[in-house]
Amino acid sequence: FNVTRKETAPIDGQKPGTSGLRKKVKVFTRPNYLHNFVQSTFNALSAEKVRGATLVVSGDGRYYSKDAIQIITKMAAANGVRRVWIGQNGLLSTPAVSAVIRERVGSDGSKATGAFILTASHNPGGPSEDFGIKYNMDNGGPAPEGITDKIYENTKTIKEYSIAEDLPDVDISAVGVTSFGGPEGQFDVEVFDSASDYVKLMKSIFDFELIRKLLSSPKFTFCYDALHGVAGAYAKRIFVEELGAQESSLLNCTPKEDFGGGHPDPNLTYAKELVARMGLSKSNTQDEPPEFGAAADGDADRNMILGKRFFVTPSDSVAIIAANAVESIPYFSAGLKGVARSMPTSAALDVVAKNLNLKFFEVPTGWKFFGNLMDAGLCSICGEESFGTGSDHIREKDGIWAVLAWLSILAHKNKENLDGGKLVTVEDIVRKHWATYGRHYYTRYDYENVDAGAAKELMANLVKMQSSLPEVNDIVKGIRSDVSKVVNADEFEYKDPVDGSISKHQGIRYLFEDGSRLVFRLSGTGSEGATIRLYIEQYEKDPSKIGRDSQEALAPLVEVALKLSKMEQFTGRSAPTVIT
Ligand code: VG1
Ligand code: CO
Repeated sequence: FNVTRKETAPIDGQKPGTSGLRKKVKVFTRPNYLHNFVQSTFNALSAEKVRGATLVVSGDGRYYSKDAIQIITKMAAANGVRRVWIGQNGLLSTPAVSAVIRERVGSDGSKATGAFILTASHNPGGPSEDFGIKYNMDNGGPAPEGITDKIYENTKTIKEYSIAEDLPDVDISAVGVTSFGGPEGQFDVEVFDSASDYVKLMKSIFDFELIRKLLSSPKFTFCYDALHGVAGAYAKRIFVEELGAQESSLLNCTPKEDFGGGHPDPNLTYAKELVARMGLSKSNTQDEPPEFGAAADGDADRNMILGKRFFVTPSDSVAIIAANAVESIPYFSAGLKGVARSMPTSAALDVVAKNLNLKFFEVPTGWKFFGNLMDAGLCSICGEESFGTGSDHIREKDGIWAVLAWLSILAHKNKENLDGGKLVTVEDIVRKHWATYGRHYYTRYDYENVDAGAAKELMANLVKMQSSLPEVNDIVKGIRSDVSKVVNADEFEYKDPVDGSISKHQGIRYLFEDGSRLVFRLSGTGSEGATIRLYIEQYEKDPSKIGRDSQEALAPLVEVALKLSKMEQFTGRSAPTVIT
């Protein structure tokens, strides 16, 4: 093939967000849009690092992925990349990409140096929906801010990109290696099975025999909803073929370019079918729900865990996994190095860390901050309130890992109960956890796609108010006399303990005397307008008060949050788009 240098000009708005660049397909398919971003990434990595590299290129299979893979492959060839690795049909979950970078050995003994992940995660897909791209480094984790800032700077000055226009399209449906000759030598495209490296890694972490006993017991019923995302490609292999679950326990496990028209976000609002099956819908009248249910997002890094008629808050989920990991999961049998959560995630994990005497870290939203801690051997398990949980087996959150972690805990606790005796349920485990550690009532209100200017003003007003706590407390008292007082208010700032880098403006916090918290953030993953996230948390130690409905328990704090922030006044919204 030959290398062509094409003239181009900067395009506005290519700043990567919390997890890469996410825009409408209509935007991504504009002339040079994808090309500019990919070349800017190569330039940010530097020519020496790109020359000879082995790059993974795949994603959640959403609309436009197949075209994007061909474009990126041609640009990689032209930039001197030595090999491109592609999951069959372009499918690789985000956690599988991380695993492939860290673990996979190519047919010629090579190792990957980085990856382009093609996904907009939990955002809908299809010709009029979202596409996304992000770059992961050689540790398997998302590019740090130093790199993403450089990429953005490059997009503002780019003048040309390189592409091998005459490189034929590769057939990504067939496993195998195709070699080409270019000006700098050989260039290989290797298409490989999307699941096998990931399945192998999971088998090295968990006791599959023990989980198999649980899943094949008639006493235990199971359901998994991939919401037509890429998780389906792994669910069948792992839950059915490896662990003996019934085929009928899989819902929406065929990956689709448009996620079947749905919103592939595993929460109580969007995972409707699973929520109904688990007996959590108001309208639900069918059969006895399964004992355990779970769902994933489009790229399979998120998870929602449900018991029969029972929802596990993600903040509780990571705390419970951490509390039970050493005894239930072989990978952790030697102990945990430490645990970490993102700032808006509830403090349930903090209490476990304190009790078990574990190192603990609070980082800004987004997985890239956990990676440094893990690379330095400081953190084994971490999680976010946004349905993300994971460990140092890779450098991304991992939806199927979280399900296997919960199944391991259940299998361990029910070792003796499967033949006779009463099953310990998901709900039993959570209630026992609350009784031991106290309960963090928690909810998140999302106001999606509000006017960006209005959202900025709302946030600016909240920051401005922080300069006078007495005034804040007068307002709070005027709204509700039954909430405690604000003792601290700030914008979260993080200093990375490993590399010393500082991240500012990571969320506005109002901290109350009784440990309650209100946090306000603007989303960094949307593709249009602004999304305001409001996180509300209240700690309850008294065992007689831990069984309340969470929306009811949090009602006073919610009222304070909405009135203090003047949510309706600024946004014109009388209710959030999604409550989790
Ligand atoms: C959201 C979540 C955050 C998560 C991020 C990426 O970000 O709040 O916790 O890490 O999505 O998840 P934001 O900036 O919109 O609040 V995923 O599954 O989209 O890679
Ligand atoms: Co995701």
